[in-house]
Amino acid sequence: MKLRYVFFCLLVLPHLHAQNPRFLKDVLSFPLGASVNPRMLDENMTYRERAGSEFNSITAENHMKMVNVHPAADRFDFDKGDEIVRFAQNRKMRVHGHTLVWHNQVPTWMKDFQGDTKAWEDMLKLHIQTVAAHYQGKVAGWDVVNESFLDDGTLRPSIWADHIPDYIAKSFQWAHEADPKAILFYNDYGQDGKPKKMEAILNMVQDFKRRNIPIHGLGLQMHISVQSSNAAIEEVVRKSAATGLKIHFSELDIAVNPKNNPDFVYDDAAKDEQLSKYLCVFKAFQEVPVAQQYGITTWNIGDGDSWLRGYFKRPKEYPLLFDEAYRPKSVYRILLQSLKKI
Ligand code: 9MR
Repeated sequence: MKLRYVFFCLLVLPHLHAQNPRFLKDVLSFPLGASVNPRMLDENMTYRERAGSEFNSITAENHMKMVNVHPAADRFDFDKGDEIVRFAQNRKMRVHGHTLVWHNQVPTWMKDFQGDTKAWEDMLKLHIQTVAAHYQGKVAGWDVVNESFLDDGTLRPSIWADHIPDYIAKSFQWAHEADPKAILFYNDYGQDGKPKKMEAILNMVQDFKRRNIPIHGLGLQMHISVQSSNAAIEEVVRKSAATGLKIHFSELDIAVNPKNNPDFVYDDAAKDEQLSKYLCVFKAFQEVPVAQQYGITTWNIGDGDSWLRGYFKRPKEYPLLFDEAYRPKSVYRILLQSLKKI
């Protein structure tokens, strides 16, 4: 009897598990991540449980950004970011750093900063290197620079572009000096359907390679909708992967009600459309050579946590894989079944 039990546990159970995986992350050959909010991790047990069990990579949705970690010129505050890192470390999850340089969520003192080019460079370098050094060995990679190009492919005007020539390349160099092992990403949105933006990013990568600027990955945010074109998504992924850099779908959500129709109903037809878009995205990622697959990260966990509801004030939006109560949605369950290796 005992022997039979041992046999069952050793040989049959793992097999059963492989055939009926419970978690989407278990059917994927790359990390599945989510961005998280430390207050939710603290206050909501279900959120914490889902974050810990469903994902093996974590990004801070807001708490490693300039406004939060560097609130005053002479003060850094890593408390909330550190909470997220501890949460991940306790569960052996990867942490992805987001983001060292952005035109948004910049503290007032930086916006008001006065000085010549050298002073601006010193200020940004100190920021990047203090944050990267603090998280050295704790994060696998960084979104070093976020959203530097406009849709027409020109450099986005920002305090960084206005005051620091070649600020993107310099930021990558400074980050690399502070954490030579971190995988350094350029992260942006909307490359699908915006060929000029895509081209600008690819040109930047070529230019960085020529100049030996340390860039190792491209973050494609993938804030898309059911109306996004599959062909455009596939093309963007193919072109990005052709750089040889690591690829991260870094902020995935798929909007079902992009026009914010107040009468919108998340019915079976809408769910089907969303499912086919999720399948397109996951399959496009699987086409990326394995060595370049950094992972897919969804932008938060449950529909109720999505920035599309909060920031964009679209109450009838359902872009994620879990519902407001953190139950896996049908899109999650079908995705799991469809991506399961037979
Ligand atoms: O999800 C983030 C939201 O909570 C913030 O209020 C917002 C501020 O602009 O930033 C959101 O995250 C953004 C990310 O950092 C960069 N790509 C776009 C994301 C959605 O706006």
